[in-house]
Amino acid sequence: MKITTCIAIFTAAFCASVFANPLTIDQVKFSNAWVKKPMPGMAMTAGFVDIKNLSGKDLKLVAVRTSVSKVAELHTMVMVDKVMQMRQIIDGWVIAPGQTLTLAPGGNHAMLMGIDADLKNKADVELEFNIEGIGWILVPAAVQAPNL
Ligand SMILES: [Cu+2]
Repeated sequence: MKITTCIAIFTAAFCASVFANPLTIDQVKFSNAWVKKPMPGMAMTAGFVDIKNLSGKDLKLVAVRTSVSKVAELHTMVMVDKVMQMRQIIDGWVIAPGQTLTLAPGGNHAMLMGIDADLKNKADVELEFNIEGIGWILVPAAVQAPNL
């Protein structure tokens, strides 16, 4: 128990110190970030990205946030009685060294709820992803209609 507490404190301190240092993005590559242009009248939409682990150890995506929605959650899709449902991912996703975590339509996604009314008029926004032990990383994302 004592060891766990120490690690928790260390991680928090580490996160805080790295927060102001965007160079830590060297351990992770973010690509293809985009946010689905919200349908008229909709209060929610989703964000997508590919996250590649460039480090030599497991990384864990633990949270997402953005200034353009009140709530942002990590979601996945599961099949329940032949119906696709969304589930919030509480514990995050582990990304093994060299592996890419894909957030894409129909699968894992960043759920954005309580979105700003003017999001549909924006060309791009910023998503922030929290990698455990690294902290928040700001990722520019294009706002675009999905390819149907
Ligand atoms: Cu969702």
